[in-house]
Amino acid sequence: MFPKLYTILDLGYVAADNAESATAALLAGGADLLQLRAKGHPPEEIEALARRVLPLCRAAGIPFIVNDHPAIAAAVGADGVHLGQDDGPLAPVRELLGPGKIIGRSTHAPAQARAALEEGFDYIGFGPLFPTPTKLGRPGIGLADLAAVQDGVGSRIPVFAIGGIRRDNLGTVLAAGARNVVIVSDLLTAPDIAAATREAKARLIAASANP
Ligand code: TZP
Ligand code: MG
Repeated sequence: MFPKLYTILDLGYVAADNAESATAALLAGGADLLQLRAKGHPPEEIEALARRVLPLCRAAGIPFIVNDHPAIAAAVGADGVHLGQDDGPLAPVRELLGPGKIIGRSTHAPAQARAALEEGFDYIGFGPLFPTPTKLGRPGIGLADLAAVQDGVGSRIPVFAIGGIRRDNLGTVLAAGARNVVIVSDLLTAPDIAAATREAKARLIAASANP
C-alpha cells in the first residue's frame, strides 16, 4: 500500500469563505484524507462547513473526517472523526457513528500509541514531532520513538506522523521511520496549495519507492 498524505482544512489558516477552494486545492494535489479542524468555532458553524466540504471529498473519493465533534460527524454523515487524548473513550463514539467509520486518536508517546491500538482505533496521529505554529506552546517529541511506533503499532493500523512536518523536512521524517504523514501549515500557507500538496505527495511516494 502506498503511504498516505493526511491533510487538514484548519480554520486557523483558511477563512471559512475559502473552505471549498482550499479543500479543492488539497484534493487536487493528491490528499488521501481530509479533516475539518475548527478549534474555537461554534458547533453550528462547524456543521455547516462540514456540509459544504463533505461533497467535495465524496466526489474525489477521499475520506472526510471531523475533528473533535462526533455528533457533527454523525449528523453530516462524515466518514469519520478524530479524537484527542482528552476526547474520551472510543466505544461510545463507535456506537454513535455506527459500523464502517474511521475513528482516529492523537497520541504523543509510544504508550499512548499502543493504548489506542488496543482500544480499537482505526489509525493514530503520532506527534507533534516538532514545535509547530498549528499547536503553539507544545514541545516537539522528536524522532527517536517514531520508527518503533511505526514498526509496532504501524504494522496493525496506519500511523500518521504529525507536527511541524514540511516539504523541506519531509525527507528527514521519512528517514526516521515515518510512512504516512499529516502536513497542515506548510500546505495551507503555500501560495499555491495544490502545487504544494502535489509536491509533498510526490516526495512521500518517491520515498516509499526508494526506502
Ligand atoms: N496535532 C498534533 S501536531 C498538530 C496537530 C493537529 C498540528 C500539525 O500542523 P502542522 O502545521 O503540520 O505542524
Ligand atoms: Mg480533540
